[in-house]
Amino acid sequence: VKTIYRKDYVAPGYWVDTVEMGFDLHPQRTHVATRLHMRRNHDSAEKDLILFGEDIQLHQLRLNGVDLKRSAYQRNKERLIISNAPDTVVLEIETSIAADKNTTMSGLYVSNGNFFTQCEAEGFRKITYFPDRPDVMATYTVMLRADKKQFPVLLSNGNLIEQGDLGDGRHYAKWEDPFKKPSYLFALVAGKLVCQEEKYRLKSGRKVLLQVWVEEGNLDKTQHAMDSLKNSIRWDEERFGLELDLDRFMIVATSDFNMGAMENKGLNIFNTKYVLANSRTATDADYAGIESVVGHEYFHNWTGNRVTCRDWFQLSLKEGLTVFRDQEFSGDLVGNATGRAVKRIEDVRILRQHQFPEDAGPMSHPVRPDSYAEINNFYTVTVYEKGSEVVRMYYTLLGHEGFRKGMDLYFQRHDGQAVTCDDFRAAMADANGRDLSQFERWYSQAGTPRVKADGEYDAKRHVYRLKLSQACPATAGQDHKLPFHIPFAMGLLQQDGSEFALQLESGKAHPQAPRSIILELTQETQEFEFHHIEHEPTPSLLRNFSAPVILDFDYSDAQLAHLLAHDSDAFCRWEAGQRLAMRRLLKLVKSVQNGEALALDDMFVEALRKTLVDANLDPAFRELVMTLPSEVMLAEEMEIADPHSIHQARRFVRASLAQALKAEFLSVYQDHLTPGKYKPDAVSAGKRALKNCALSYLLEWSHESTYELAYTQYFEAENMTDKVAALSAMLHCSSALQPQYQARRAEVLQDFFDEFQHEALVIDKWFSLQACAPSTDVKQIRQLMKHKAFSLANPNRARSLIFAFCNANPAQFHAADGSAYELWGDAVIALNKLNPQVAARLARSLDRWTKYPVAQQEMMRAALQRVATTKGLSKDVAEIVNKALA
Ligand code: DPP
Ligand code: ZN
Repeated sequence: VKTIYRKDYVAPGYWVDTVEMGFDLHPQRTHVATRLHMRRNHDSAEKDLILFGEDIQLHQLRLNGVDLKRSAYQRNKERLIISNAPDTVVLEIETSIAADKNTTMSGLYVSNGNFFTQCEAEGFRKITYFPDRPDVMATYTVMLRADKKQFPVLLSNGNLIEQGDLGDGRHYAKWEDPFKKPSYLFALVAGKLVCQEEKYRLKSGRKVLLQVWVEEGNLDKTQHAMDSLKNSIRWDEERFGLELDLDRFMIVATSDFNMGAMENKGLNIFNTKYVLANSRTATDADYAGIESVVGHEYFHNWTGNRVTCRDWFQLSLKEGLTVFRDQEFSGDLVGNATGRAVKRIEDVRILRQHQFPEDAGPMSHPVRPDSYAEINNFYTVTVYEKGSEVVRMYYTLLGHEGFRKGMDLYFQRHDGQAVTCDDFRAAMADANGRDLSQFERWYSQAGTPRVKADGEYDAKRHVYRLKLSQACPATAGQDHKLPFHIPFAMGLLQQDGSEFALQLESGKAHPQAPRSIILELTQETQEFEFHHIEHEPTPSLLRNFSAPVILDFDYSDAQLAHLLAHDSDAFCRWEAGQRLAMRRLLKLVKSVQNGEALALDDMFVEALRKTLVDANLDPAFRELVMTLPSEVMLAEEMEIADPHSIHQARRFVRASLAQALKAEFLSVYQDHLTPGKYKPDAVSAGKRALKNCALSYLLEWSHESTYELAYTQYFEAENMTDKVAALSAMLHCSSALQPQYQARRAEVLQDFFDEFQHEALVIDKWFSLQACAPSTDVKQIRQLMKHKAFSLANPNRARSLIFAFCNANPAQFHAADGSAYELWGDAVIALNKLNPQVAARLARSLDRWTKYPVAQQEMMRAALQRVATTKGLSKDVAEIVNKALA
């Protein structure tokens, strides 16, 4: 597989000013006529006119009106090169595509009889020959022609300027996008669709048309997406002064989609998962997901579309920034401090659960990668979530106003351009008169830095000395790391739980000094002295998770309990509880391994009890505290991961908590019922989360009465959140393993299937719940794969069963006989033929194979090798398995 390097970037030999396209849409054979107005880029070292094209038939090529003979250009499977072209070129290209045979869901494809496109990153070249690279920006005019009955709706980017009949049962629509855009933002949709639409007034008074397009029968599930879109528009106006630049903004949902959604200019195409919701079919988490993805794609209109990436190595320029924006949007919408903190904790959890392992494994790469074989493999949690943390650090260092100044300058300088991460950093630095050159290392160095903190209290001088040191482990191709510029937020707690004033200079006491400050760690080691600290404090460190690092501090249990009870920083408060739990869980894993008796101490139980019953705390926050670190996170903490012992240890802690806090869980359950009309807002969702957390604990305590509680909740639930929670508790908790409940378990599973068999997204849940159940083994997964409702070709369905099993059921996935690795290999190989992008995602489930005991390693290596030596392996999958085996 060929590797592409960032350092080899060359500007395009030709610019494209305008693109005119005509589509004659037929599922078996779509004819595409393209006319490009191009001009030489005299500043480029590239002299040839280079076009990319894949899996398309070329019928004709005309340059400045003259047919090009076959000898006038070179062509291989990936590109078409015209040498000695004049400086000004009108290129006319005729191609055709078999969209109905396209199972990759990249380029033009057919889903449920409708046409969709996905062009990011390199799908446009599967539609026509084109300089398909993000730094080539042009304006597009698109004519769509199709059968009127089969394809009554014809959509593309921008504004509809003409439509009409063609006679013979066909019709047309002509679209014009007034804004220059890179080809990856091109989109078309054609088919039988219906929409919810609304005229919306922008702050400026201008009216825009908003539409959410879905398949017939789904109009009862579009309101939340529409509301989220309106909230997004308003938020970007208020927070960043950015207005919707089009007269029309469309969202279209399809059930066949590789990713979550795509920000095509004016015509966002979404996975149905991030559009369709009503209380009967969608959970609170689904509602929140829709809000954040609708926001994310809408925010791309400025961060991504108006200002785009020069090359794909800069992907985080738009993705890290836009994730930061969608996180802030969701946080702002909750509207209160705890709600924001809850959102922050959830985001940090995702980072730790997924990005930290990525950064420690074979796919580790910097936020701005230096090389790739297949760019689709780099739509990663590092580029997105760590990228967002990097943007958040500017925000933390520069403050709310300073960050806004940086954003304003960024748009002032680069609107309409394709730029780099360095350009963004320069705007942030220049707008604030700050030197951010060291900050560049966050973009260039991979790996998760570790910050070690040591505190020392000088009782005589009333000084607390904090020593911070940083180190970053070696990662693939990067042995030695230089120090990062780390914003380190912290506070010092007094014995009564209040905070000391933080004063870094000696001399007179300043009682008005801030209680929370941001230290800047730029050296390998730095020391800070805090004065007028009357007694030994409990340090509250890395507040609000101010940098994407691992913090080591030798806390005592008593200090952690103190932070859990009092810290004003909700993140550190939660973190203290997680540390208490993690410590115990790791010890218990050892005990399981050594066959020792297991026990849980009262101090820990008491600390959690206090949080659980504290009515002054937000229910959503209490739920987060009561949720133990995941099995995946425990595995990451161990030298050699042992999924079975981890599972048993975690189960033991849950069961012990259930025993000890039975009465508390029961009253929390009863106090947080949310009767009445379902509302997805954060407060109601938090109550449901806490109630359902209590329910799941109650079911760890195997007893008829608690099982009955879940059974009743399942049948009486008036919303999907409560229904799924009950079902999940019945499948996942210890009592699920009791044979006496077998019949009822089967009954609810069947009932769920029967009730929702026509709701694809709910059937995905049905598969996932089973895939993640601790009792579901490989054999049962193979059985489920034969179920009439299963299909590997549909990405959502494949993810709901196979990905869920491989990634979220570690104890079964790492079955001692290696049978699950074989299943993984079978699925990767089958998917490789259908859909390389999705196959490559699944391939990553074995990323951490060297972390397991030797016997498991051998079997995982064999499975990886089997995939690596498969004939016809896509470069997507090849890159992943080769890196894993390297
Ligand atoms: N650019 C899309 C998104 O992240 C993914 N292709 O929104
Ligand atoms: Zn994005």
